Formats: sequence, structure tokens, C-alpha cells
Amino acid sequence: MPTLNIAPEVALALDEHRPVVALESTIISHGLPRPRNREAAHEFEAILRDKGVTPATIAVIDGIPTVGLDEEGLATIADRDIAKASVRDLPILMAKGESGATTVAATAHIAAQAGIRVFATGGLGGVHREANETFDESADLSTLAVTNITVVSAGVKSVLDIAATLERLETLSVPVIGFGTTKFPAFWLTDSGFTLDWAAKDATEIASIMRAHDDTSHGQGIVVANPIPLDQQWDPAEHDRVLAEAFLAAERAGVRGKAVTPFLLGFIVDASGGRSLEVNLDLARNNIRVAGDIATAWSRLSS
Ligand code: PSU
Ligand code: MN
Repeated sequence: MPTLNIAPEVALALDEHRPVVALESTIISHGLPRPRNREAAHEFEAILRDKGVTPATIAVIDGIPTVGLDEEGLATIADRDIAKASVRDLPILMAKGESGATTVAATAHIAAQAGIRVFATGGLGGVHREANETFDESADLSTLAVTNITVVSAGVKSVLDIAATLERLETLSVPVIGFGTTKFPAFWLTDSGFTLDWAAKDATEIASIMRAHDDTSHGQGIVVANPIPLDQQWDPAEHDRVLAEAFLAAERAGVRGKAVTPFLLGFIVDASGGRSLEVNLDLARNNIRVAGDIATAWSRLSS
């Protein structure tokens, strides 16, 4: 059985040093509600194709880590109840021949194995609030410490402990670079209130940082933080109100572990009357555009 199935279109683009962007599947399976999620999966790929960039949505399909999904693969992650898979779940799904939607961690891991250098997502996982008691820190962070890929995200959600997440990324020697700003975003909000040390002015500058990183790093990843524009962000007061409700609901429902992120996301979409979903889609589209530009700049620089 093959250990990695790379779609011919993706393999050819990589071979010819043309731009490729990896896309995550947990955002489709567990991060966005049906049936909007399937539309989004198609739309995300179309944004890249319109820029001349080859999309590579990643998931485990019937036990095979797959890079670049066909219609059936997209339907598997969007319409069926499948496992949320982080890096540690991969060998188990492979041995059992089962499917799974890959988190940022697992997507980054598989993308790097395939030779993809740029990856777009919505928000990174991170350190959960009260992690000092629960130890709940996403494997997204530890995986980025050992996986050389550039991830474009709108920061991390305010459901997480943003300060602790930034501290962990510092400890793990993962560069965090603001895209055109030093203000670190909080997913639905343009500004988390935390300031980064560094900003890059454009995609070309990110590509040159990637090249220097290759010369000096020990193989960790790079985080590009791309804030949603102010006029597209969620109203901060409503955001604060809905988040407080979501935490209460999670506590009452006794949700733990890997179920926490999907529970909060689902609750927040419902409690915001769909507004958080629109912002989520907008910021994902923004990140995918920026990732496409970075992949294009990278292919120019590296070929
Ligand atoms: N943040 C989002 N949407 C998501 C996720 C995070 O805004 O869908 C998903 C990603 O797949 C991320 C995962 O890798 O949640 C993190 O889950 P955990 O905290 O259980 O590691
Ligand atoms: Mn967790």
C-alpha cells in the first residue's frame, strides 16, 4: 500500500517548481458547518487556481495520507463523520484503512513529506486557557517545532490563551511574522493586543526569510500572521459576549480534549447567528490569497 498518495497535478507542479499551497481538512470537517463546508472546500481551491497556484487539500482517505483531493475525497471530508486526525493518529488510520481529516499539525507533517513549502489555514491551534491544569496544548505547536513549512494563519482564536501560545512558539524557536503589521491577530479580530517583534512587508520578503531560514534553521516551521482587515472583523463586543457563553456551555457539557475546539466553534457559529462563520470564511480566504502569493514568490526564488 502506498504511504503517501500525491495527486498527479500536485506532483507535476512540485516537479516543475511551480507554486503549490497545502490546505487543511479539519477546518472543513470539524471547523465549518454543513453544507457550507463543502462549498468552502471548493472555493478555497478555486482562489488558488485563479492565481495560477496548485491547491493541495490534505486528508487521510481510506488509510492513505492524500495530498490533493478529488471530488470524492472532498465529499469524504465535508459530508461524512470522520475522525479529526493529528500527527499521532496517522499510523493508526493507516493501519486500519480508515479516513481522517487532518489538523494543522497533521496537514503540515504530510505536506512537508510531500515537499510542499506553504500552507494556508484559518487559525492555528495553541495553548488552551487553564492549560496549567489541563495540559491542553495543541500538537500544532510541537509539530511546527519540527516541520519546515510556512503556515499562513489569522493568529489564534481568543478561545485560547494567546499570550501563552506566543510564549510557546518563542520557546520552540518558531518565527512568528506579521504580514504587513506587528499586531498579532485574534482570528475573528484584527488585533489581539499582542505585538510581534517582526513584520514582513510582502510575500517576496517572506520568501527571502524562508530561504535564509533554510540556511540556518534546524527544520522548524514559520508562522505568518495575517490579520483580517478591520472593516471585515467581528464586532468585538459581540465577540466577547458570545465567547463567554461558549465557555460556559463547554463547561456545562463537560467537553474535554480534542472535542473542545470543534465544540466551541460550533457553539459560536450558532450563538452569533452565523456572523462568526462569515468572518471565519473571510479570514480563511485572505490567508489562502496570501499563501498563494508566498508560494508564487517562493517558486520564483527557488527556481
Ligand atoms: N482553529 C480554527 N478552526 C479549526 C481549527 C483550529 O479556527 O478548524 C482546527 C485546526 O485543524 C487545528 C485544530 O489544527 O483545530 C486544533 O485542534 P486541537 O486544539 O485539538 O489541537
Ligand atoms: Mn487539545
